[in-house]
Amino acid sequence: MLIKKPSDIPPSEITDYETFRRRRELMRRGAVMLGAGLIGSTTGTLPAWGASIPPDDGTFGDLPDSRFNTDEDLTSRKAITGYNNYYEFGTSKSDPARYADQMPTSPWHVKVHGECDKPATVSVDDLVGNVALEDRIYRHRCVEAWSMVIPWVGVPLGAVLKRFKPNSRAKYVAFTTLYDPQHMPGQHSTVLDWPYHEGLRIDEAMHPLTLLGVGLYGKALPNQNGAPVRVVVPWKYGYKSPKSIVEIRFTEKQPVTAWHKAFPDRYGFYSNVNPDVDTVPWSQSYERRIGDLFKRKTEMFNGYGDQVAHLYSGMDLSKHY
Ligand SMILES: Nc1nc2c(c(=O)[nH]1)N[C@H]1C(S)=C(S)[C@@H](COP(=O)(O)O)O[C@H]1N2
Ligand SMILES: [Mo]
Repeated sequence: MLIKKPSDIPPSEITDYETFRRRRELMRRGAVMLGAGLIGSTTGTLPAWGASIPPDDGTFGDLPDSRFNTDEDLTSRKAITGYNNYYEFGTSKSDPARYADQMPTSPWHVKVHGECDKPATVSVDDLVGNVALEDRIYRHRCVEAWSMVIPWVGVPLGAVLKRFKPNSRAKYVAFTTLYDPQHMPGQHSTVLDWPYHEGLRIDEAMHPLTLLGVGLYGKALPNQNGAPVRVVVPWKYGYKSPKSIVEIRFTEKQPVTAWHKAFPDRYGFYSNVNPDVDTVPWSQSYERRIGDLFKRKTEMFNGYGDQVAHLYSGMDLSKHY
């Protein structure tokens, strides 16, 4: 098998990248030897992680691949961890990598409540550790018209939420992220209304593509990428994936989201990647994959249409942008 090295990976980053590719290649061969069983959906068929998150030595070790993986070239770890949007640490792409280390991430608890029968406040280990972790390689498309391919470590959000027994009034899921102005210098600015809020419709939250991410490149999630736990929704623009979440609430009404509140015309509730709906001031029909020289055409639902288009049948997606 030919393993390509993206040209934007400096020598210091190649070890991470190569280790990750080699590990996955071994896993894939092992899976073939074991038969097709392991390649399908692994959720529930494999033992849950059980160990602490992040793992004591920072590395997750061998995890099974997801059936949703893209085989496109990975974006370098350096770009994924050095070019971020995380406005709690500032609005420049380099601010998160510079300031996010100040954020304490342990102990960390997530409160799950609202329209559900079993509300609870649980540690990250407890929240995520009951479901089998997987490597999930996803396309990641920012509304600012750049994109990446990111190898996440995570669990399906739906498998986590079920345990709290959402009731029949739970039509949406609202997320709140950390409010900690002492450690988050960007929260002294009024660019967004803090803490950051996001939300999904319940069927979007339960969709098997929607992930709770706890790592990337096989290692613990760096703070700038949303440690210790963040949401990842690959068919939506990046801002629908809140980082460092502390609260999950099941609601009957569509929740208010931070970006929509700040710029209602630009950021709708759905925010599905859609080349036909421009989000002023950026055209959404093209994107630049970080590391590429040329732009490429943006795909509807970020290329995940086969999996998610049915969620929106009958909806006018130029109105529900
Ligand atoms: N708490 C919080 N989550 C956030 C943001 C933020 O500013 N604060 N930015 C969003 C935006 S605009 C994007 S594009 C993605 C970027 O994720 P990444 O830095 O891991 O690539 O995070 C999203 N989640
Ligand atoms: Mo974004």
